[in-house]
Amino acid sequence: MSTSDGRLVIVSNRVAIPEENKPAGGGLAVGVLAALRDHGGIWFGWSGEVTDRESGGPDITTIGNTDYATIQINRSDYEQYYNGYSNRVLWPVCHYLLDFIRYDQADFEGYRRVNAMFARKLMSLLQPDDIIWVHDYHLIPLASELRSAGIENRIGFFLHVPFPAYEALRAAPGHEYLLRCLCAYDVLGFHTPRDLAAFETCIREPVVGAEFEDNRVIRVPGGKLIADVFPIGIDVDEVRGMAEEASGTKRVKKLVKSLDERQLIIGVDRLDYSKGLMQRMLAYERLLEKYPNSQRLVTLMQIAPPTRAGVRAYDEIRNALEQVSGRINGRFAESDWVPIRYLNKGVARVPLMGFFRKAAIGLVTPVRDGMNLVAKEYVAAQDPEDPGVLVLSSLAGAAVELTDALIVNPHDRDDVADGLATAINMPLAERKRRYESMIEVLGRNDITAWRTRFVDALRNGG
Ligand code: ADQ
Repeated sequence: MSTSDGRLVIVSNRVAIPEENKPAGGGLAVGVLAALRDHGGIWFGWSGEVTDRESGGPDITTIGNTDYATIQINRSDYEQYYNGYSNRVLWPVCHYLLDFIRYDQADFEGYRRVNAMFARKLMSLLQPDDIIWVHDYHLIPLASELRSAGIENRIGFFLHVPFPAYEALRAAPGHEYLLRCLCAYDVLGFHTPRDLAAFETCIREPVVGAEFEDNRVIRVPGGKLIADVFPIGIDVDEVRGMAEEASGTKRVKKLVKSLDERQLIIGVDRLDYSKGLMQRMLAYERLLEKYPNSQRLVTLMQIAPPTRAGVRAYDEIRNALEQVSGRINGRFAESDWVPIRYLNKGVARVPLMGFFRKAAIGLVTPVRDGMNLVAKEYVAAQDPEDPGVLVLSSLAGAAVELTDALIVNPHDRDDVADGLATAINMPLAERKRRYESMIEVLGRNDITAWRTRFVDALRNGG
């Protein structure tokens, strides 16, 4: 795509200005950075800084072909917009975890206020032929705010989390407003056909008043929009390269040595209740009970850095996990073996990919996930001559594509334990067959395919 086609302006809640040797801030950052590296343009959003004054910015940092335009938000914005409506209402409702919803009207007002502020600050940077790509649930009202201010550029929205069916969405106060806001975009993107189908159950509601022209094109009050599936992928060669590079390092060799010939089961997640970490530890305990032989064969390493400190549910899950991992270790540990290594911190990308390569089993069992890039990275990091096995939740978006993983239900401890037992004993020929089929899918639907398809739909309308 040539730059004469207009700049790509990416907007997300957080902007992650790349820094060497720092872990990327999550799946969205990994995807956006890859799109900008290829395209150039602007990445606009919150710097991560909370001020006591009025919100400042945008401040521009230019690196290579990209301008990183960041704004600050103040304490009440942070509490109401970010911790509040985004993470106590939208995050749980999108993950079908309705018991976690904590609604406060002031939070909803803060959400609307910050979206209006994002729109005002973004407008000062826009040129008429820019295309604007908005990311994720924090910014659903952005296009509607920009349109009210007279902005006519093409604007697309990609949702990184699942889209809930109307029966779940309607539990969120403010959902009617959100649905109307979504109709202000030109293109809406989801990870899986299930998310698109769920969106369709919402758009049919009288509150929206939309009609389908076909299953992609929807006529909404005031215009048309395209809604489609754009499964996010990874840069397969980059992950493989990092994994190979890391394999020879002291850090990875030390990990392998410390395993004392045992197979490594690896879990890597942000510490979030949607990632099924508690269920995962209990399923691992079931493996050790049900297949006592496995006690001599495996070690689980769970890497889970805390996120969203200050949201109560996150503090609670952190405490609960420390307790359960401690209890399981107390129950099964031997003088020369601890069953769970629980690391409460992030690991830089290169060593992380090295850990994936050395892990015989990737254990990815969210109770709900938009896609889950860890599952894809684990597969891409494997040694093709001796690949490990992915045990994957049926409730992760990645399960739609990675059908040659061992698919399990994260709520069923026995199912996960049986999956792990199968993985531990899987012959090399079957591991290779599954790996080859999955790596082919990952290559076809990689990060370039994702952003090219979305940007093309946004530029050209399809
Ligand atoms: P996340 O919920 O953050 O992303 P995920 O897709 O797994 O989840 O992406 C996490 C990224 O951060 C991966 O690249 C991973 O390597 C990295 N990461 C995770 N834990 C880490 C750790 N402990 N140390 C270092 N790096 C770590 C959201 C949605 C997902 C969706 C993505 C992309 O919730 O469903 O797949 O966006 O759309």
